[in-house]
Amino acid sequence: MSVARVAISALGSACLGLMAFYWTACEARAADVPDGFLVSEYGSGRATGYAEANKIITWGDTTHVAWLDCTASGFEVKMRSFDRTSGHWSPIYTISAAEDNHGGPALSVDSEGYLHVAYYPHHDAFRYRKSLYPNDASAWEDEVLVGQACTYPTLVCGPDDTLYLTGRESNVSPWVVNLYTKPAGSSWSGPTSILQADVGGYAHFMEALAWGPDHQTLHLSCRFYDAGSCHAVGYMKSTDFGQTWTRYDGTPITLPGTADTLDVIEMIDAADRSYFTNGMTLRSGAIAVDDSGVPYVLYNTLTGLSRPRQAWLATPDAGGGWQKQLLNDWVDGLPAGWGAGVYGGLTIDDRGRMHAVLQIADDTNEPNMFGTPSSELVWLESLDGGTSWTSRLLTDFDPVTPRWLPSIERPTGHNPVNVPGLIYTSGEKGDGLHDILEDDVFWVALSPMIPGDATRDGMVNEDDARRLAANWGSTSATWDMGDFDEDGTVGPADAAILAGNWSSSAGGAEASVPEPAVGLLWSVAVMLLASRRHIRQGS
Ligand SMILES: [Ca+2]
Ligand SMILES: [Ca+2]
Ligand SMILES: [Ca+2]
Repeated sequence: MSVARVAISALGSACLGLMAFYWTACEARAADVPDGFLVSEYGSGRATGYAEANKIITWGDTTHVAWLDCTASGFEVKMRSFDRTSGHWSPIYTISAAEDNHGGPALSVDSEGYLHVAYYPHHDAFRYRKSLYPNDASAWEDEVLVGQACTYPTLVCGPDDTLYLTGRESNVSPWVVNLYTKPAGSSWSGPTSILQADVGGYAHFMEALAWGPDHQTLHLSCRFYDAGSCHAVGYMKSTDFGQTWTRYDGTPITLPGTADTLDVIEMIDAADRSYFTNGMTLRSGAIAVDDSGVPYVLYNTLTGLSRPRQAWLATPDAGGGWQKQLLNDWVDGLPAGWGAGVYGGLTIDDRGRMHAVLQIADDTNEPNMFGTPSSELVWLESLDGGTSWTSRLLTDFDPVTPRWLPSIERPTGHNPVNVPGLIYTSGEKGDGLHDILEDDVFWVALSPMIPGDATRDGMVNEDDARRLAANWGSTSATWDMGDFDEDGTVGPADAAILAGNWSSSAGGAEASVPEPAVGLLWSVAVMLLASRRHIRQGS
């Protein structure tokens, strides 16, 4: 090693050491929270639920995020927008009130960039609003009521900007999933009952919608959970914009579909259900379709015979059935006795990468699973169509705080997903429907592993420099601490990687201009890079 390089490395170390000291105070708060951007500190106990409702839309360089806050005056649907070119977040916009903690939003966008959102009820009419301006969440048209006794909206947009809204409706017995449609410029019509429980009383569906690549075929996965004995995960599709539905092989389904008429992907035998009385036996709510029109359904099982909880990815096989892959096996570092499952999310981005987000939790000691304190989030990414996966923990292990209700950005018709974002709730579920809590809501970009992006927000900037500086010299380091060459330590080589990717963002745009304090790091980084280039040229 040349004398010059040693000197420059030493200078780099000294400068970064000083910066580590300088930033210690700033880092104290950041070290207490998981990765990502803190979108809100007033999240409700279901701030980012429910998984079937898309809550993130990226249009151009702007990402819009929707969730459910609460204040002393009640529940409010909120939105906030992130400018990926400047790295700046907008103020928080209030969309409207919601009935209780079940009233969170479903978000979509049309071909002109207008945002559409459905929200509010728990056995009441959906509320719907359209943004006044394209790609702008700050102003909205008047609220419109849809349906009568609805809960859990999903919303997607067709090629002609017709909106497709589904939700559970409880004004008939047994309860149903209804589909409402709204052609561009017209009012809402419907409903068409597309799914129905077997028996009267409480029922839950978690239906999720995804377009095929033709932007005409709708793929639907759902859960059947009712007051009787039916616990199943099913699938059906429609090639005519939701008018008629079939199984995957084209067998017609008489509407409303039931657990007897859909493709049944999973059915839990009645003898295995009694262990859990809380409805966690089967959970679903996530479907994605690849560019060949093949659907993938994410769900979990949790029975007395299959603890801990198991997350499955199902896709049609050649024999008319469904092949299932156990995703738990791909979660690195999953502690013994912990399960992986949903609430979760599934997206295939515009480069064909598959992203699954799972909630992991201590199933041995916390059998409830719903907002259980141990809950953390893990991201699985597949570059080969789901054959193999790499995993990364999105949150650290905090035994007190549930990190849960992940909602991943997904395509809803006109918003191809390049780098999916994720929002999740960090905080307790509360005891009832109306608890006023102050949960944290975080946004994270599920970026390709950009070298230097320690915080994984899709950009390499001062936040990453702070992270690296705070962990300078660590000998048991992870990527998140700044060990970008993954040699276990944080040192000059990592600083050089960070500097080499400075201002890189997931969308390829430039990040914000460095602040004065960061100029110091910038100078160090340039020297380090110059050193490396000099050595290469000299060798
Ligand atoms: Ca936790
Ligand atoms: Ca970053
Ligand atoms: Ca390193």
